[in-house]
Amino acid sequence: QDGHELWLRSSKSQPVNIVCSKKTPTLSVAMDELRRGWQGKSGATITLTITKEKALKYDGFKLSENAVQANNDKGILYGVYELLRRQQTGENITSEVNNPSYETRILNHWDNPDGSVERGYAGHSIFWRKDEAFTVTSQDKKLWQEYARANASVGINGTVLNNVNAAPQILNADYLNRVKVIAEILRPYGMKVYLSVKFSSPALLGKLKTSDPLDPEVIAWWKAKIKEIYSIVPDFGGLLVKASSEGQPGPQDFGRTHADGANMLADALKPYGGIVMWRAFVYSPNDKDRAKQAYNEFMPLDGQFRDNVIIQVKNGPIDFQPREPFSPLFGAMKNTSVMPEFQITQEYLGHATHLVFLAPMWEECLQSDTYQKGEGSTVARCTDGSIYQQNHTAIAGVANIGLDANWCGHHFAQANWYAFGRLAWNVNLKSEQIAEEWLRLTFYNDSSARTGSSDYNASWTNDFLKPVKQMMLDSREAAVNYMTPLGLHHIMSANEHYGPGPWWAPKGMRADWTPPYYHQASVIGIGFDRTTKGSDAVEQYHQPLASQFNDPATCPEKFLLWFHHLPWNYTMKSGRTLWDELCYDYDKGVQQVRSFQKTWDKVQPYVDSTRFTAVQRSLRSQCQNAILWKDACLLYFQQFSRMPIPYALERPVNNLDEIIKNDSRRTAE
Ligand code: BDP
Repeated sequence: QDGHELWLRSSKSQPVNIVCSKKTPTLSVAMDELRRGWQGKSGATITLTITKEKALKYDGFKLSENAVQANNDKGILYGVYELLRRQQTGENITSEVNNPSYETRILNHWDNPDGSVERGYAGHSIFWRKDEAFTVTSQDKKLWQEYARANASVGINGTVLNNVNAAPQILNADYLNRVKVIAEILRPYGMKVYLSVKFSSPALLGKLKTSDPLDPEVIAWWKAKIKEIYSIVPDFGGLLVKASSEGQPGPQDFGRTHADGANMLADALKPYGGIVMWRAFVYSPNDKDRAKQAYNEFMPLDGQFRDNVIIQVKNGPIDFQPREPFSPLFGAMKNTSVMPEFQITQEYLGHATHLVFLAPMWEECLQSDTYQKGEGSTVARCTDGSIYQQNHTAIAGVANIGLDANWCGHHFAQANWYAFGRLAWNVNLKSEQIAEEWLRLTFYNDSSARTGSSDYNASWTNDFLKPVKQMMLDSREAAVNYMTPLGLHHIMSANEHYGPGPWWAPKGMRADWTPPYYHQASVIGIGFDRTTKGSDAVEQYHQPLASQFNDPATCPEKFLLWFHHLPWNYTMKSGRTLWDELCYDYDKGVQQVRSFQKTWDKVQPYVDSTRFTAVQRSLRSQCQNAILWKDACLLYFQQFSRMPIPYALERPVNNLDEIIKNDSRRTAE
């Protein structure tokens, strides 16, 4: 088992009769899937009907044991996948309406035209390559179809094919023709394609003197380009834009606002039904707190965006850290569509080496109460159209997919792709349910179940499912513990973002790209003061959160050092000093990974040897890295706290000077 089949491992199916009066490519896929995976009564008859039901939204469906109804063929396809999943996992199939939470459920690939993947840890791009760049092989087509199928099976209906740090040439005919083929393969699976664009494309590609969004020639250039795109891909989804951010060009280069830039593109896309996903990931080195900047830039523009613009906001105010409070933009922009952006690829969470199940992190964000329209104004409800009138709703996940046989590098990283899709479909799903579904689909061993002892099922549930599910559910908190407990953030090594680097601050480097900017450790204490006496970032949150975060006594301890700079001997709720608590948390993280190793070793009888060994090896590396994190951070911070590591805890096994030396050697390479 190389993991290539993901959660769609083929199992023996029963014969089934299908009644379906319409014919479309998507319905053909739905029928093929039913024949391929039917686990119900042998010879049963299943009816697929396209209806006009008011209760159905977007690509929603209504399911019963032998019928799927939907308002369009995509809904039928999603209903079929749901039916098959339930048969496979043994869940009940009750008659119910099942609507997606968001209209657009989209992956963002940070793939470059040369085939490299920014922050990708699973091999090269599945879409682009350097050599033979424009040849489409049957192998390409097969892979794209498998990709489309996997996405459709969890309800993902869109994909951005290239990096937000966009190469301008993506808009050239050669690339657009490849996009056309990809779109054709994805279309029957209900997926639309989108592209990231570089804001200076009119100057770079069109040789115009400017890319000023208010310049008539620039406007005409984009209109013509977008017309061309739609002539090649008639159902093209729209554009994703990273502008005036991290060195990328944008409207601000021409004295214009984000709204000027986004609206210009939105107007050009409007006749075709396309959307603009305009990212709010902006910060400049001059402000005193990076965490405040997206809000400061975008709030004054609330209400100025066209109705086919969606502002794409990362879950937290900084950058995909193991834990951040939710971005204060959620719920605050009341007259603009806002969509959450999650990172599926584990840039700051141990790359493809660490086993970290991300659903709990996303659930934490989505269920955070913003209080913007009273209690219960969760991030989910502020973005899925429940509270605000939004013309479009969407949610994005930065993909962790590459050419590796198992797609995602780590076998358990597949669960994050799966979880993103499931949450995008149903924002209220619980992490536990997602983990359980995924494990049943991905690891349940049919052949043993069918041919082996009669109680295989019971022992599989007790001895595999339960402990492994618990490991998944604990894994994100473990990573927070051994990397950045108590609200610490951005203290990883260099630009690689793997491993600890709280000391890292090369001369001349932008301060807001170095860890000391974020942890502010000194002999006085540690943490970033974002209270009213500090940067006042708390003020961007609606009451009662602003007051709650502002006071260390009421601030949730998981965010303590995010919002507060506190003395090392500050007393925690546990009664320990802040320093001791930090030590205990780092230690706990390491102990948790150790326990994951034990859990995994014990389930060996239930896992094929290829996947077993791969996960076992990764857990060993993860454990070494967790110890490194703990030792590095504690020894580094101890220089300031000047307090002993509590004697009940394991002693460091690494020396700080050696860690720093190895780190600078490695990051210099
Ligand atoms: C950061 C990544 C960088 C991305 C950037 C972004 O380090 O590679 O380009 O986010 O989201 O997390 O634009």
